[in-house]
Amino acid sequence: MQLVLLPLLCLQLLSVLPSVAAHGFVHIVWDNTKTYVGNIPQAEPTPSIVRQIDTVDPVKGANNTFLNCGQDAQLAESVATVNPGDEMRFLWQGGDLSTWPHNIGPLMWYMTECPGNCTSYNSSTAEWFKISQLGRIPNDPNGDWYQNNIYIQANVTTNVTLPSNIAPGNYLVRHEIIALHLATSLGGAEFYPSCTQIRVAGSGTGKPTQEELVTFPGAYSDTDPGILVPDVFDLPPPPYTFPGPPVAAFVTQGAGATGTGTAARAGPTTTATSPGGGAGAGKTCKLVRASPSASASSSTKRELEELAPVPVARPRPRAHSVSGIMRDLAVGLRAIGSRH
Ligand SMILES: *[C@@H]1O[C@H](CO)[C@@H](O)[C@H](O)[C@H]1NC(C)=O
Ligand SMILES: *[C@@H]1O[C@H](CO)[C@@H](O)[C@H](O)[C@H]1NC(C)=O
Ligand SMILES: *[C@@H]1O[C@H](CO)[C@@H](O)[C@H](O)[C@H]1NC(C)=O
Ligand SMILES: *[C@@H]1O[C@H](CO)[C@@H](O)[C@H](O)[C@H]1NC(C)=O
Ligand SMILES: *[C@@H]1O[C@H](CO)[C@@H](O)[C@H](O)[C@H]1NC(C)=O
Ligand SMILES: [Cu+2]
Repeated sequence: MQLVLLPLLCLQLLSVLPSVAAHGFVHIVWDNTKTYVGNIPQAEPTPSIVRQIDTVDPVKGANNTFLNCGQDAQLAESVATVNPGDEMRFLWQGGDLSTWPHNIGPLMWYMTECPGNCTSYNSSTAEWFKISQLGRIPNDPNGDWYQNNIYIQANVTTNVTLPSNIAPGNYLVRHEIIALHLATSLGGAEFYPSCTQIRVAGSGTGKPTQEELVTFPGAYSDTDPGILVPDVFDLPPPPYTFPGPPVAAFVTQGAGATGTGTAARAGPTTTATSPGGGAGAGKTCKLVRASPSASASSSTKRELEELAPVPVARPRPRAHSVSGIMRDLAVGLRAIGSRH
């Protein structure tokens, strides 16, 4: 019943709905030891390992040059030193720092080696290899996506395990969400790329082959089956074809094969912190279908408390038509409706 009432509430709130809430960016990145804050789009940048973008709006079109590292991404000042096999976690948020607003579509991670220091490397012609991709949660009867995990609950991260045998060097990690809620039409897919600068230590030898490398733009086409997806809302859920190359062979061949980031592996670094909030707490227009009670781990709480103060600047909202919001809503409703 609640689900029936929510849309009415949403319609009333449309006039005050901040448009920045509909899209988002990577706000915080963790490696095994440290927390790094990514700069809010258009905020005065502070030293970070995450390349700052200038708007939370999605990159549209597979040929868009901003597919490389996100909207007008700038070089970042810092580099995180990590080890092969480390887990990295990423907190995606809406432009108003709300919970990530989308729940349909894949999470993918690519890497490219920076010749020299990533702090000065322009990656527009870089050749990338894929290290992980997460689509629908296996055997989920509703066809839910891993992306749904960061939508239904605040402060849940996306996670990747770096290849356990990767050669040492300076790398960019290109983490991308594709939101497919409008992907039933050509050009509807929303791309959210984000680049993080790391230096991998150790003595690994793993490298991709030449055939596994792609450029951005270049890797995708608007008509790829994973980008134009007319059956994305069908049930039972049809198999999903990831765009781009397969995960590089060395990633899965390395000792203790990793790279298909599973939640279970995270163990002690549980990342849900939603004190008393529950799903969608404080959000106006999210169509929430479940209310998992968050059990915040004390270690994560500590991590979040230790974060540097968030800059006060907010992204300047771009014009975002009400009809676009309505379409989002309508599609969201279809998605929710088809689950019940
Ligand atoms: C994207 O680029 C490809 C390759 O150059 C070209 O065939 C295609 O027409 C372009 N698509 C659009 C929408 O411009
Ligand atoms: C990288 O090079 C492209 C093409 O010259 C340019 O448009 C872009 O602004 C550069 N990016 C950075 C971060 O300097
Ligand atoms: C890369 O650049 C950063 C920032 O300038 C600096 O701290 C770091 O020492 C540099 N690393 C190397 C290997 O030059
Ligand atoms: C990331 O890992 C945590 C556990 O550490 C898990 O709660 C969360 O669901 C994972 N994220 C995704 C998108 O699966
Ligand atoms: C999520 O984390 C941010 C800090 O990054 C914090 O300000 C916010 O209160 C947290 N939200 C919830 C629901 O825990
Ligand atoms: Cu959006």
